[in-house]
Amino acid sequence: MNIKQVILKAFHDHPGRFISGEELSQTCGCSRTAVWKHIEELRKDGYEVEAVRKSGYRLLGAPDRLSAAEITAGLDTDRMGQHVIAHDEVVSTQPLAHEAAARGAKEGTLVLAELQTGGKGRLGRPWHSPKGTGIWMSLIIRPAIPLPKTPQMTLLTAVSVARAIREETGLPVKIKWPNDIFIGDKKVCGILTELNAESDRVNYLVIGIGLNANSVAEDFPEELARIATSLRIESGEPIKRARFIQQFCRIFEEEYDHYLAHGFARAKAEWEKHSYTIGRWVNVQTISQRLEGRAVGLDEEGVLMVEDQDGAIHKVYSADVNY
Ligand code: BT5
Repeated sequence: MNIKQVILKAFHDHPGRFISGEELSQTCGCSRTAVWKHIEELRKDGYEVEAVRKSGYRLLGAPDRLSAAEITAGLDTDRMGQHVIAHDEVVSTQPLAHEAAARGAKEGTLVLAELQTGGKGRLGRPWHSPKGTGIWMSLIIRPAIPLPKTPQMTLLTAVSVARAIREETGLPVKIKWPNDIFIGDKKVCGILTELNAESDRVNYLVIGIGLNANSVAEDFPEELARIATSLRIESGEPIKRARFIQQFCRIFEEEYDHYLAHGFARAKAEWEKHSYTIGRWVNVQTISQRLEGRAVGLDEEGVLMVEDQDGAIHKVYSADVNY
């Protein structure tokens, strides 16, 4: 952690309280003048810090900016989100996360941006990522699992994002197989999982998460207006994006550790409980096959099971599912 991060963490640990310059200088291991300089920098970053002689410093307000300091202060995890690479503008966070992972970035590293000019969805589709309105981030994980199990990571992520949304906003979110989070019949979040592997060994996964957090209706172009929504549109209130990321990291880490120790059953049960897909009549389009039937559940591995009109069960590994 750098000094700014240490100061923010101290404010976070003592909400609403004055912290003396002396105490901060001890915590940071630097002079009181250096503390003062860093407080000035925090002010330039948009933090509102009150300074009162003899009492010290108190944090009154934080900007809704996705900086490394803002995310790591108040983060309750061992690995997830402990390293944050924050950008203002990028083409897409996905290739940057691949580069970081190839250079050895630790598990749990997050690459994020305020704006993506070329955000990507699956199969080369675009992901609309306007400035400051959403959470556009890529998470690096290095699970020691066999290749065929990697799609479970998308489901695990969906379960974690959905729970974070429920806990933070109370909104009734549903998961549409395999990678969309819906509120009502509109998409609020998409997940893109990319893999780097050799023969049957996973080197790392980059999990891209695009969440419309504080977008208002005008932020969506015409072609998305009918199919997309945001947490703010649904709840009527803006959310603190940094806090949301902290909550997501905590939930994801807990789910991920449970998964590595005990397997997929718990995430599968939660996925099914909050599924938008199960019980619906669906059209499935895989690369090689078209199929119609009722989505009846996930199998033990997380593969979608679809029952056709003759009662035959088909396993759908990777496909687009329409309703
Ligand atoms: C996804 O693809 O839903 C995965 C989206 C992943 C985005 C994240 S953001 C951080 C990271 N960096 C990236 O460059 N990407 C990841 P897919 O299932 O293919 O859905 C794409 C479709 O969703 C598009 O064809 C549009 O119809 C729709 N769409 C595009 N932008 C949207 C938005 N902001 N909100 C809702 N729907 C959107």
